[in-house]
Amino acid sequence: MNHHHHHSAAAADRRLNALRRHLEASSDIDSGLMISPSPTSSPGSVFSHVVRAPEDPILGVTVAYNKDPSPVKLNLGVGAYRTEEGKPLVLNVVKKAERLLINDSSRVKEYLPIVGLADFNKLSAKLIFGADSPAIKENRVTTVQCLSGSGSLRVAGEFLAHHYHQCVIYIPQPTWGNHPKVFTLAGLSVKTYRYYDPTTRGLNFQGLLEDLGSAPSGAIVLLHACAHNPTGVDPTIEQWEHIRKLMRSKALLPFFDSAYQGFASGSLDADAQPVRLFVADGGECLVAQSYAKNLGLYGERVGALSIVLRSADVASRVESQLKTVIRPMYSSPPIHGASIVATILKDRNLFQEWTVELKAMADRIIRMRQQLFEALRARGTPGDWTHILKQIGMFTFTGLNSEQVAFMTKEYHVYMTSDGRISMAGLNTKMVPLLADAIHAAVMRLR
Ligand code: PGU
Repeated sequence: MNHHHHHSAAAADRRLNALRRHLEASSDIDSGLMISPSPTSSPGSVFSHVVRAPEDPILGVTVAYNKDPSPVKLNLGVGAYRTEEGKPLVLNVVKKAERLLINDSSRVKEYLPIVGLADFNKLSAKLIFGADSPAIKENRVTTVQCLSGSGSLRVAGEFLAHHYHQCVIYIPQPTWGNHPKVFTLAGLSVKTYRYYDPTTRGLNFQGLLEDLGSAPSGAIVLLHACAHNPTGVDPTIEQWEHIRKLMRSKALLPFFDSAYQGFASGSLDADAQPVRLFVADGGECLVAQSYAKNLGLYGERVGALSIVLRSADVASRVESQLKTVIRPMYSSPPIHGASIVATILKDRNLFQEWTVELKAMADRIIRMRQQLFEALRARGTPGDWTHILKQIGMFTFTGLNSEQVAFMTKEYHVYMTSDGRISMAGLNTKMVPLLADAIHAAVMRLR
């Protein structure tokens, strides 16, 4: 009785408040007054209860950087390539491809099919699996164009949540911060496996084997195809072979995230080796590809999801279900970025030019590693900094803690993610002294 009474009193309260709001709103209209909402509370909005979400841990660094009025500042947060002049780079092959597309009057802007541009899909599979891949020849691969790497991960996640018997996915510890969010929202259950050892600043191979060894049979395992983000630490090819054997013996399902093909070694083929090792045994796997970094197509949102299967028959049925994931999500992918990629990948000369430009980006990053290492040595910064040279890909996982990072940002206007990751691709010769001074001061002050 008491309980019931309490309930109806609350309901009456709610009705009264609603009435009050209604009267307030109508009197505003009646008197012709425009009440501008105050920034803190917006009376009358059905969303006035919405609390502000924190900025994204990676993309929020750029937001903070853009707000900083300092004339000398450095953004090493987001993994985006900058030139020696500190400018974003549009690859020359991309400009050439865009000119070809514009001058081709047969090009139209019709909808692409749900799975995207057919040429783009074929060429993307060839790029990651190799031109002579038996899986491609046997039609055991389905490839669908997706919204860059992130979209490919999300589409795969939803497909797996609906059609795979095991909903547990293991991701490395640490990993790209969006991985757990994407997979959780897709409906998978996220667990981690040990990957990085902070004491050696290298791979925790033993921990990795133990954790995958005790994973439930059939579990999905997310692997960074190359240039692991954020650690810059990859298994050797022998270690990959070990991982492959263990995973196949336990029927763990490999899911490669390939966001940096060409950025680890400078060679597209060398960076695809781990993926090709897994495909060569005839088993099944998934690969999410991004052209954001290796073709500099960040904002064009161009990528692909490939699933390698046992037979052509299964592949075609899987593809039909990928379409049912994509159609209600965004219907079909955009045409421009995929057309650029297809134009480059199918032309021998443009492809060759791309490999040269890609190698130049990878080489500049390696030079930045050497320059930063030398600059710290010249300053006598305490600690072993050889990991700056050893780690590969876009990032150095410095080992700096969040207080040191906050100090560097506040005192030196150097921006980076709070886990101590710096994007070497955002560094240039002119800025090396600033970064080295900032690291040196942070280490001296906050040891
Ligand atoms: N997978 C990994 C491992 C990544 O590092 C990134 C991008 C992606 C997927 C997704 O990239 P797409 O642009 O969707 O193809 N990580 C960068 C870029 C900024 C971000 O967080 O999206 C980074 O700085 O970590």
